[in-house]
Amino acid sequence: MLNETTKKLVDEITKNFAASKESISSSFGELLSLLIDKLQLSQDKKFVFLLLGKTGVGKSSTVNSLLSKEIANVGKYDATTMQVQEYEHEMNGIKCLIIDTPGLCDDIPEKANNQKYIELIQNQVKQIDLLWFVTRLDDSRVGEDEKKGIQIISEAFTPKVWEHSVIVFTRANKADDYLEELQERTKRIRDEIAKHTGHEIANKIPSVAVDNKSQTTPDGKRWLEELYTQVFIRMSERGAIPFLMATATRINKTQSNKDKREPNWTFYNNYEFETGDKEDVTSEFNVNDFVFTGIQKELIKKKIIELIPVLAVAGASVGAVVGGPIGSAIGGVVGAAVGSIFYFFS
Ligand SMILES: Nc1nc2c(ncn2[C@@H]2O[C@H](COP(=O)(O)OP(=O)(O)OP(=O)(O)O)[C@@H](O)[C@H]2O)c(=O)[nH]1
Ligand SMILES: [Mg+2]
Repeated sequence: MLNETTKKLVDEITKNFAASKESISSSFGELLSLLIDKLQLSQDKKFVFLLLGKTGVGKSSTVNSLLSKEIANVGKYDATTMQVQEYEHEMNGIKCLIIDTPGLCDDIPEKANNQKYIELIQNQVKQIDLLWFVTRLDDSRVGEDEKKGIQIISEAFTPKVWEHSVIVFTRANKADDYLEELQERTKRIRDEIAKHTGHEIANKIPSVAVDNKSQTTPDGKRWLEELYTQVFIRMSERGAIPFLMATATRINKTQSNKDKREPNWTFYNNYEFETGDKEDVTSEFNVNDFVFTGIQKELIKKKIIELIPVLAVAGASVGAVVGGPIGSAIGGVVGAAVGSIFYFFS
């Protein structure tokens, strides 16, 4: 049942918009109410990422890039002991938990005891919404330590854990032959994972090449939106809506800045996030905002419909409505999320 506040709010919004836009119908009002209710229910939920990968491959850097936040320390951690390290943060009022497994993919003596590590992880990790397997693109093989890490995770969480996972290759710009290495390394890692899950699950795990020192990969494409897309569509149902809400304000901004960008606008290769001294073609565009391609928007839309099936029926009318203004009329994190959802339908 819809609560009274939601109903009143929706009435008000639909009335205001009806004056200026004929496409708003009463069924749209109902849809909006359901959407707001669904999002409100997710407001106190969190999403959990579990990071797996050797020391120094760029796990923390990549999560920080995606969430545009210093969530985990970069480069300072010395992984010599077995432990599970958790970083909890709040973004737009949504909690996120990043779990690091230092030592799991490193050759350290303590790891001789697999069973002990499996128990340690099982006791400490209650929920995983997405497992990240992070490795350097410029490393040619799957190391013994990485194989061990894959095995331990599969045993600790059952092989089904790989259904909600992504492979992330860092240092994309350091690879000798980018596309070939991306293809080859993806295959090798999937083969390794397949030893535990079978090929059916393993071959569906997406791989994304990133470079935390650059906005683009060697093919000149932006990687941040691709990472966002794969993370979102691979995430558990439970974690996906909170993730969408946590990042919603950066998606709405994209929408409002859309017209300010030049049509063939492109980022500079090897642009350094830290220096920021190169002149940007769009001074109002923030490097942390997302610029999705049509395909990425479609993939995200499909996942949103899986999460909120009522949107399937209303697809066309949602697209016809201006998301940004409706979002700000609703306000708060729920409003931002409504705005971003409409953006993906537009
Ligand atoms: N060139 C380049 N350097 C990177 C990239 N990602 C991370 N680095 C650098 O690699 C170093 C280690 O990065 P972290 O993000 O701390 O790696 P980590 O996997 O979290 O390391 P631990 O927490 O120690 O296991 C830092 O100096 C980063 O700046 C990348 O994509 N390209
Ligand atoms: Mg780290």
